[in-house]
Amino acid sequence: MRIKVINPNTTQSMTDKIGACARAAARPGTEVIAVSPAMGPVSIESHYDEALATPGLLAEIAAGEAAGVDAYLIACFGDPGLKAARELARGPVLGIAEAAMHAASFIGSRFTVVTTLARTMGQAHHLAEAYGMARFCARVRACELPVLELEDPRSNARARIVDECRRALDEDGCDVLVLGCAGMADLCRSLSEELGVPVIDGVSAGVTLLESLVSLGLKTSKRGELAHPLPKPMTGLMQPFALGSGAR
Ligand code: 2AL
Repeated sequence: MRIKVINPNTTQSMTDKIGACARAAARPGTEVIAVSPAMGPVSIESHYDEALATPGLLAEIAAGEAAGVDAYLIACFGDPGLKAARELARGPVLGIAEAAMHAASFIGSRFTVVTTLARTMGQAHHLAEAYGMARFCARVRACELPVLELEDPRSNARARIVDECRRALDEDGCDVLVLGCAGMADLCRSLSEELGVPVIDGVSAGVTLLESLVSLGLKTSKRGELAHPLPKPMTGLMQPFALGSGAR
């Protein structure tokens, strides 16, 4: 099967890292296509960034549909554009926050999310509520780490994440940790070994959950809310996003 993993920010080093982690988690027969959009913010750490990352992300979903991709993973912890992507796609689409939170609920009783900047904590809380995961969420914590510092090998990002994880285990009553950024995916295994609790990265969790859904023959339901969007003209810069009248 072919799974397209879309890093909705345009930083190639982060897309490469996400692709490597997705491939490491995937089954031997799975092809992982890791991309970032042709346009958009270099990192996503605000609602403004999320909104502007979404058109490029949707263009990648549309290209994937034309190429017959089986499933998609939106590899940013705010899960930007998830519902719109589901409308466009035939196969299943997951966001990494959604995948990680659900995986955490299967193996523990309470998880803490450790994320980047404090300003992104509201979106993590919002998603936990929206997914029915709030009762599993002990707390959302931030390291005050800009996303692109995760791409700088000279930064002390890992040490700051470890410190915050230790505070979570001491203070939150959690038994599982969820990494709150796709750029942390490469740290997951070593953090879990160092901290002695399950640490979940939504990139790996998302790829394996998608493999399960595709293996079950399950696709996005096209009855009702997630039906293909209605064809209509778009104006201005959005003209290329107009959908044709071809029925699906
Ligand atoms: C993210 C993420 O996963 N990718 C990105 O650019 N921003 N999430 C976050 N909480 O900062």
